[in-house]
Amino acid sequence: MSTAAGNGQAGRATVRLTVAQALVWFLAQQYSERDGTEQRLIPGCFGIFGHGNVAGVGQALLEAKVTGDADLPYYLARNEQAMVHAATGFARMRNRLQAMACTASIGPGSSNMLTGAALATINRIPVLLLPSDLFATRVASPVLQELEDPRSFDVSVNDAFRPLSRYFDRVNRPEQLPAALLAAMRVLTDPAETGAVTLALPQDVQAEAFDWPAELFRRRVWPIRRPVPEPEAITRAVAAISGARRPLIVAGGGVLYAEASGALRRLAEATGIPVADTQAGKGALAWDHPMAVGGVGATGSAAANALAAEADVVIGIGTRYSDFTTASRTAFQDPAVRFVNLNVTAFDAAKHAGIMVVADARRGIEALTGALAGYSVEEAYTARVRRLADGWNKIVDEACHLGHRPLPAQTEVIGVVNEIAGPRDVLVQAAGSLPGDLQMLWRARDPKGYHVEYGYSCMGYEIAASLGIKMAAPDREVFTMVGDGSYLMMAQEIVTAVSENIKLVIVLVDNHGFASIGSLSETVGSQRFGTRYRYRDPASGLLDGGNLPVDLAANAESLGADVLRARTIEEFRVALGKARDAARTTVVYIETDPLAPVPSAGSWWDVPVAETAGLESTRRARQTYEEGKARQRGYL
Ligand SMILES: Cc1ncc(C[n+]2csc(CCOP(=O)(O)OP(=O)(O)O)c2C)c(N)n1
Ligand SMILES: [Mg+2]
Repeated sequence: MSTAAGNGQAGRATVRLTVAQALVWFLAQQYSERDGTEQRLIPGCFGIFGHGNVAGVGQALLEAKVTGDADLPYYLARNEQAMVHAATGFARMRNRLQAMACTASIGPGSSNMLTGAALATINRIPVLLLPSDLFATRVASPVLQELEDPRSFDVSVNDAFRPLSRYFDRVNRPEQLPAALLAAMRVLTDPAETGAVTLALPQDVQAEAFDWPAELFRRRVWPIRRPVPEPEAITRAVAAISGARRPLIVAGGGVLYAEASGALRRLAEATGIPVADTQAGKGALAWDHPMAVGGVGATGSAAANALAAEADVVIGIGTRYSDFTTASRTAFQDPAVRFVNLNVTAFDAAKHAGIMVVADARRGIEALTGALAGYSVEEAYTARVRRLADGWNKIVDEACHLGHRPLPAQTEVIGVVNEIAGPRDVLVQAAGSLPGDLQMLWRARDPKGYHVEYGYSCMGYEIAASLGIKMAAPDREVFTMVGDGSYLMMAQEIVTAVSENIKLVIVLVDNHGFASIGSLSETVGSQRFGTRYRYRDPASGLLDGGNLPVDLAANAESLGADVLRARTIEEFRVALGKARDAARTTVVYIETDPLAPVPSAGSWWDVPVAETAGLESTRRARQTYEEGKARQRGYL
């Protein structure tokens, strides 16, 4: 690093660096702090180089490494969308106290990150995206891969990041960088605002030198806020809860990010209020805690859904109330049901006309517990909660031990993964029929043991995110469950795992197509149309011919993983044990029956069916749909 004295301001030390070098130097100096513990805020950078970033950010990362001036380890991914998923998996695993950067080249490299940006923002997970952008000077325009918008030369593909980012900026001049960096860090570390943060970096500007004030590169610590609730909000919440006879807590991801599981357990134990969880909140209470009633909503437990249907006060903690959580607003049926929402964002706290408690989940739960002293649900309610939960647990046991033939059921595969995984190990999933089955059946024993991405439910998240999850928690085994459809969309990060020596256990569940959308298709009267991976049958013209000569296990092997093939549940159990004990990334392949039975959540999901149709199957489905629709509530 060369230091020059003075940039026109006498006595001010400056440092001459390129914009990309300044960015890397700055990122390496950022820390976050919560509960007295400091950690690197941006501990590394995923990337794929192209002409947009190889000479800018790429050069800066190399120079930082070679000179040792800044510490920002670089991880070469195989697909830009995947690397954003890896960054998201990492940050979620670290409870949003750390985030990874992602550098991509101009054009397709950058636009490949859009899906990842949407996923991160929807799930409220911090990621720092550094897409490369068109020349600020515009001298060489149009550059290869540059969007040319005849209405304005100011538009680039990166403008598509704007709605997907919680902070977006384009650094067209070096002078703009310090303010953009500080704003980016503020948003990344704000629990209420966090999500994808995008700094678009014009290709020429990345390489441009500037005399930076030395203080830009000082060590900075960003405290992660734990806002306390207003006493008046607690008073209002307690007034509603203390009159409740059938209260139910809905625990979302916010409980986990705030590390509030212990506080939640104490609240539940002190009051006897049962706890249902969402996909992001699963594990907030261990599955066998007497107050735990399983998942709530469209893919929840029949126990939680029975309690939700009768609840007079619903206490939502750290939840966005997605349509799966509320069963598309049919889960809560008491005519006078009220909501008390504890959330760090006012936006979520206000949902369903709830009594708002805007606060950190842990601080808010502690305040509620104190203020509810002396309140407890009636014994009859507790007995009903236990009866329902015990009944559900028996259903789970049965589903996990079906003895389904000739091909095993996916529910049995889940049972074995749950059995073989240790209490602290992590289950990863995102899309297909697995998230629903997992929310019903998986028995989480640790707050970080269940990682299902169900905000965006993005096929392809599974393997990519697992990479970041394992980087965030190298002391845990990571069990990735992936359907054949998801695997075909994005399996390539197996190569990254192999090259970085990151060990994953990947369970590849092959049912030759979309069990999930196939079953949904039947529900909407569309007879599994277009959901099978089959040859096109010349007679019917449909994809209902024979199975394809596709060997996904061989594919995984070709990417460098060790592969074990299992044909039965017994073989699967043995193979999975081997994979758990192996040192290398191992894929365990198993074929399952897409038509095997799954327990009923006793719930509904709003998927509109054609109002008019020639097909009798559609007409029947529409009738059923209208019955569900009639149960939908406004919660106003
Ligand atoms: C990127 C993306 N495209 C489309 C969808 C819609 N979708 C949801 S599940 C699914 C099929 C998943 O297939 P697979 O991974 O084999 O799981 P299965 O349904 O067989 O359990 C599709 C296409 C999605 N969630 N994500
Ligand atoms: Mg499938």
